[in-house]
Amino acid sequence: MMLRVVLAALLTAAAYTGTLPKDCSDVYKSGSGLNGVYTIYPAGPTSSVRVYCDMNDVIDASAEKWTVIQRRLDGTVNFFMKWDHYKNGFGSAAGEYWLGLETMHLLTQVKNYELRVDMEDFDGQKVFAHYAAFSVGPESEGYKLNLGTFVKGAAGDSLSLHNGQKFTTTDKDQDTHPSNCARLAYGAFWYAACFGANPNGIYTWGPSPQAAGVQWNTFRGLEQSLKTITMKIRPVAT
Ligand SMILES: [Ca+2]
Repeated sequence: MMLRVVLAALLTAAAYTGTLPKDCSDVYKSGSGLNGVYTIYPAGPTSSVRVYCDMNDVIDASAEKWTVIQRRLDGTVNFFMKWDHYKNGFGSAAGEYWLGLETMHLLTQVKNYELRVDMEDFDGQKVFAHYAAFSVGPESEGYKLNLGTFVKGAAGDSLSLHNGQKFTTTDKDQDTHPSNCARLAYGAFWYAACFGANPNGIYTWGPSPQAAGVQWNTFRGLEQSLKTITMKIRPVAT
């Protein structure tokens, strides 16, 4: 009798583990079709993390759905943070946040993902940049960015120069510049020497004369900070 109860419990646990959503695409397939905050499990039952799921893409619909990994909306969250914060994530999934490099790494180990960066300036122009692939390497390799080719988007390609770079924060310089790009650009990113895109820069509500704002060079140059920017990934449709 006791054994049967234990077995039943184990089987239930196993079945439950098998259905835990790894990303927003899994959440969607389990029957939740609304945009909003959900819990995903990129690496099993102990890896829960809250994310914003973009389920209703009007630009480029697919059966696969977007998991937001970075979002700036209004300047309410401080993004000038150090390594541990960028590793573990910060902010609120309902508003501005950074998912965390470790979660990005775990997530992109599981499936092949593509990336889209949506952005809007303070004049109301909305554009995007779409990349064929996105993954983040392990911490032992500096959370290196592995980016696919630029597919399309009126924002232009400001990210390809970051491909293959390790992640740099003010307290961990892994960029190719003699100085520390996170300090120069008041952000944290896969800097080279230093950047074409600075999505984690200082939220300046428009003009950013010191090239330290929320920037995408091929859209508004390095002297205008963007109103919103969102980095999101979805499994490549098979
Ligand atoms: Ca450096």
